[in-house]
Amino acid sequence: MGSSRSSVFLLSCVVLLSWRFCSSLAAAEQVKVKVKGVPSIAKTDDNFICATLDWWPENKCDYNQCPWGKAGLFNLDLNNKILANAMKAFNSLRIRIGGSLTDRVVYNVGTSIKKCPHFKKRPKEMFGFSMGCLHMDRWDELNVFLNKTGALVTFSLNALLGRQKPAAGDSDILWSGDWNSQNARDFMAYTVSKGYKIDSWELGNELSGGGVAARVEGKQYGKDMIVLKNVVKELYPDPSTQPKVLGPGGFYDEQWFNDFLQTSGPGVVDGVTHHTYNLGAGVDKTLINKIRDPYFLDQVAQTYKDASRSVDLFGPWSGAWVGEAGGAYNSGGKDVSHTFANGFWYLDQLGMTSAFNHKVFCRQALIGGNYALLNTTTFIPNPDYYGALLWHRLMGKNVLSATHEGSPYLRVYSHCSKNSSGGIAVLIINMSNSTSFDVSVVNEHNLSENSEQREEYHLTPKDGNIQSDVLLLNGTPLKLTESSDIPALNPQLVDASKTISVAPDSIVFVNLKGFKAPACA
Ligand SMILES: *[C@@H]1O[C@H](CO)[C@@H](O)[C@H](O)[C@H]1NC(C)=O
Ligand SMILES: *[C@@H]1O[C@H](CO)[C@@H](O)[C@H](O)[C@H]1NC(C)=O
Ligand SMILES: *[C@@H]1O[C@H](CO)[C@@H](O)[C@H](O)[C@H]1NC(C)=O
Ligand SMILES: *[C@@H]1O[C@H](CO)[C@@H](O)[C@H](O)[C@H]1NC(C)=O
Ligand SMILES: *[C@@H]1O[C@H](CO)[C@@H](O)[C@H](O)[C@H]1NC(C)=O
Ligand SMILES: CC(=O)N[C@H]1CO[C@H](CO)[C@@H](O)[C@@H]1O
Repeated sequence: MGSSRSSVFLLSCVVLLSWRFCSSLAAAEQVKVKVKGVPSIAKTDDNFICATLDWWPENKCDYNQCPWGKAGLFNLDLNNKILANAMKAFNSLRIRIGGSLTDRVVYNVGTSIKKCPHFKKRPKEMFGFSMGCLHMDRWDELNVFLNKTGALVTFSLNALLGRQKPAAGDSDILWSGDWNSQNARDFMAYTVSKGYKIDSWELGNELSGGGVAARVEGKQYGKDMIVLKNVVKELYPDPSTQPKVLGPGGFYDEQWFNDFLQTSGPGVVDGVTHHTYNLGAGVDKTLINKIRDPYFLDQVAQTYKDASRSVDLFGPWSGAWVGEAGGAYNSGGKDVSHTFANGFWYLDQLGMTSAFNHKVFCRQALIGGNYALLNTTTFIPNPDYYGALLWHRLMGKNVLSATHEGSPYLRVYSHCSKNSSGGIAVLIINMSNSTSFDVSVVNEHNLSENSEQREEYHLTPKDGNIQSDVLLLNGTPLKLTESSDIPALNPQLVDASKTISVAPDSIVFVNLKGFKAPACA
């Protein structure tokens, strides 16, 4: 774009000034982002941002490290002030309780459970651990904490109880037969009796399609969802306060998901949850390159499109959710997944999934592993925590079409502003480490000038190092306050006549209050 003009500029610039200065000026590419003010192309839930808490014990290790520490549900310090403040800042943060060991957990309540053991390391068993058990006193503690922090809670239930295991030595990991709902029902009844609020009950973890460590057929799972729905209806007779029912919490597979939705039928599943680990293994040395490669990142768009289509065709009474997404599997990449660079993946995923009409996106994890929003040992927010919080505060539910014809390394998403009527919020991600962009946002249907000042939030890594854990907002490092509170996230006000100046390796949120998008009125 404008290359001949910029080379003339470059030449005359170099004659007068230094090369370094000129190359940084000349590198700025002009980009016009067109936003359609009407109609909206998709709609998210009010609480699109979600983060997970996981069961992993301290001795869950990958690649010679054990990155969960005391962040698992049985060990997490629920009195940590930073943790509580980080959650409260969202007013309300969605929390999904689940993970690989979901189908290895039983609940110590009712008569169907005889023993209540801890997870023990058992290399030959599923995920390398024995069955584990949740005592009701820990469940009580967790609920005090979840209530105090205002969380909206999704709980994933064990979906393997009662089924027939594959025979020893069988290469197929298919579990057959009906789900036995008794332990789940006793646990849910206990939860109701205590007045603990649950937003949604999810059935199982990663048993769809080919499965991860076990699988169940789609039609069977559909029948089990009806059983779960009936338990929910019975335990919560008032439809206005009935929790949602979610499933299958596994990887998308077209035929399986369609069978599942057709068998469960109208009005049973409220959220169709599927998981994303599109960056590959955490140990992959090329992770840092994949994470900022737009061609690589685009590949997963087809899955979101297909999942959304399955819901439209076979479950229009429900919505698609990303129920768990850590990016890189096996606890994330040690030097990548908790750093600024991960935002190239994470915020892009939020933009992409909301444009494909997903309602919720649950990030693995709030805490634990290498991919958490909070540091596993210090609880200090990582860069993605602030990205999530800004998204939550700025991006409203209505998604708008936003397009440009500039470099593929510049990614742009737009939603109606969360706050101002008619206004829009724009997320701009610059994955290029060399090119600056001067971005103007125009209303495709209405080219009249917008004269109101706009609010800009520029996110960059400390010292320009994309593998830093420290995030700068408008040039200033974000640090907890003295009372361990999340700092204020203040925008910089910019004159409407100026373009938005987007530095290399940066992420920018912009709030354009005066945009007058009819879809946002
Ligand atoms: C916390 O508990 C109180 C008392 O039961 C209830 O009124 C309130 O809605 C709960 N809040 C949340 C976020 O669950
Ligand atoms: C957590 O913080 C410590 C201390 O700053 C750091 O060494 C470590 O890499 C961080 N770990 C993760 C997973 O973020
Ligand atoms: C949104 O509006 C509320 C109430 O008017 C205000 O307190 C808050 O600061 C606004 N948030 C943003 C991000 O502008
Ligand atoms: C930009 O990234 C490329 C590819 O990773 C790398 O080879 C190059 O050195 C980087 N340039 C700068 C200015 O950091
Ligand atoms: C176009 O913008 C003007 C001024 O901002 C506004 O008065 C008008 O209603 C807008 N028209 C449409 C179709 O959005
Ligand atoms: C066109 C452009 O700016 N390309 C660069 C985008 O960023 C990547 C990674 O930072 C570089 O490798 C490209 O050269």
